[in-house]
Parts: sequence; C-alpha cells; structure tokens
Amino acid sequence: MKDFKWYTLFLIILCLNLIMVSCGRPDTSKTSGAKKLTVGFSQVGAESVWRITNTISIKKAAEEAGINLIFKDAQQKQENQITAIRSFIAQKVDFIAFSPVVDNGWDVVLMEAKDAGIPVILVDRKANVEQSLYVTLIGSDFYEEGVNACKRMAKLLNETGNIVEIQGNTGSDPAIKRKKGFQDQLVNYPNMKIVKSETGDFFRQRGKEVMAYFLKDDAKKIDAAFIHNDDMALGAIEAIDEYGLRPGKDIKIVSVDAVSQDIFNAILEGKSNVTVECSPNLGPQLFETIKKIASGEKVEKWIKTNEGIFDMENAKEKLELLKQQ
Ligand code: GZL
Repeated sequence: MKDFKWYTLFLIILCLNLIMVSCGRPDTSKTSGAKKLTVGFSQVGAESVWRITNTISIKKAAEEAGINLIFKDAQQKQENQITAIRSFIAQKVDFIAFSPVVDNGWDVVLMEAKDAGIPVILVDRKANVEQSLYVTLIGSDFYEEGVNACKRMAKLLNETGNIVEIQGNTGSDPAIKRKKGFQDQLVNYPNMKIVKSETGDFFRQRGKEVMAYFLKDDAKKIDAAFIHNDDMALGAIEAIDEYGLRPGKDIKIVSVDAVSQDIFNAILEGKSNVTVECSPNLGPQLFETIKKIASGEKVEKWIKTNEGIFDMENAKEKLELLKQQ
C-alpha cells in the first residue's frame, strides 16, 4: 500500500512537470508574420576609407531593414571570399551578396550558389561570369569615372603633359575600368600621355611608395598623376611634398572616390585638384533590392549609382556634408 502512494505521487509530479514545460514552449502553431531574411555578405577587406565607409553603410542598412546579416571580411583574398560564400550556402542563407576582390575565378562557386537556389547580388565590383549566375550588380560605372578623370586632367593640363598613373589592385573591376576609361578618352588629347603606370593596391602607403619611385626615376618628366583612389592620392601627395615639389601645382592630381575628408582638405589647400565620386553608401540600395526580389519584383541587371565630380569650386560644400555624416 505504501508503494502505491509513492508511485501515485511520482506520477502526479511527472504530469505537473509536463504541463509546465508545454506551457513554456513558444506557440509555433501560429507564425508571427514574415520570416526574417538572412543575407551573407563577403566584403573585400578594409584597404581604404571607401571600403570602411561601404562596410558601415552595409551593416547600418541591414539593421534598419531588419535583415539578419552574416558579414565576412576577406582581407583582400579571393580564397577567403570563396570560403565565405560556401559557408553561406551551407548555412542556407536567403541571399548572398559580395564585392568581388578581382574580376575572374567566380564561376564554380556561383554555380554552387545557383544549384543551392540562393540568389546572388554583386555589390560595388563586377565579376566576369554568366549573367545567369547573379541577379543584379549594384554599383558605380568605373569606366565613366576614368573618362571623367581624363576630361578633368585635360582641363588642368591645357591638354598637354606627361601623366603618371597609380592603379588599384591588379585584376579588380575598378582598376581595369578606370584605366580603360582614362586611356580611351586620352586619344582625344594627342599632347597628353601616360609615361608610367604601377599598382598601389588602393592602399595609402603603397601610393606614397609608388609616387616616390616615379619621382626618383625622373621627377622633371611628371606634370600630373591619375590615381585610382583618394587614399593612394594622399600618399602620393606626401611623397611629392617630401621630394620638395608642390602637389596640386608642380604635379596636378586627379583621383577617385570623393569619400575621405582628407582629400577635400587637400583640394581646399591646393595640394590636390579633382576627385571623381564613387559612392560607398550602397547599403540602403542593397537591402531595398533584396526585399524587392524577395517579394517577386523584377530588378535591373545593373543598378547604377549617380555620382559627381569635385574640385576647388565645390569641395567645401561636400566637406561640410561629410562632416555631418
Ligand atoms: C570602388 C571600390 C574601390 C575604391 C577603393 O567601387 O571598389 O575599392 O575606389 C576601394 O577605394 O578600395
């Protein structure tokens, strides 16, 4: 009889426990609205003010859009981006977005994403792949930036002079297209020519080293520099100063990005001449586009960002805007 009492007590406690546990479990019978989208983003690295600003824009916009963002920094290595994309596929994210560090070598991994049914969006830089492997490219027209840089250089040089070029990282879409745009426009100015061209990888310090090498080689032959981003231009300005020449006067400078306050201060001090804008603030467009695609809307194959050109005339106004951001 005594055992029966203990056994009954045990059964009552067990039942009470089961009731408590089932009450605490979230009610999964009713979904609470749409599922939160998960986006995997593979970023090139943190080589420049442009890239750092771009990362801030992506992360801030993801939070504001209520998107679950998995962010990976590839530190300038393509193999790190491929590994990141494969990890996104394994995690079954809803979208993959990335800025390809170089143009080529993406076919296999993007085919894997396609086979997994995960849409891919290119941000900032293009990849040389079949258009069926990505939904859209959100970014600037680098070729146009090169053309505009050359037109402004022609004005600065009265269409006569020797130009040195410091390129972005070899094989990257901006380096290839900015170079080609500048060169194609150069045919209109027979008395202007590029006398030297090296890569500075979009790093400020490398831009300084390359310019120092150009100056040491033959400073007298340099009238101007076309530099693929502002960070390398700021490095080049240091090198010209240290060499004893006047940047912006003895050597005219045209660069690209129009993001860092330092380049606008340099223009206002007369140490640089022109910066062609390449907007890093792609975050809002990216997540707006993702939501459109998720709701079944069609989007353009290339969502181009509109950009300006800045010199002594309008640098102050833009600098004030940057200070408020
Ligand atoms: C351009 C971007 C380039 C910037 C550089 O969209 O890919 O990479 O011009 C950055 O500053 O490093």
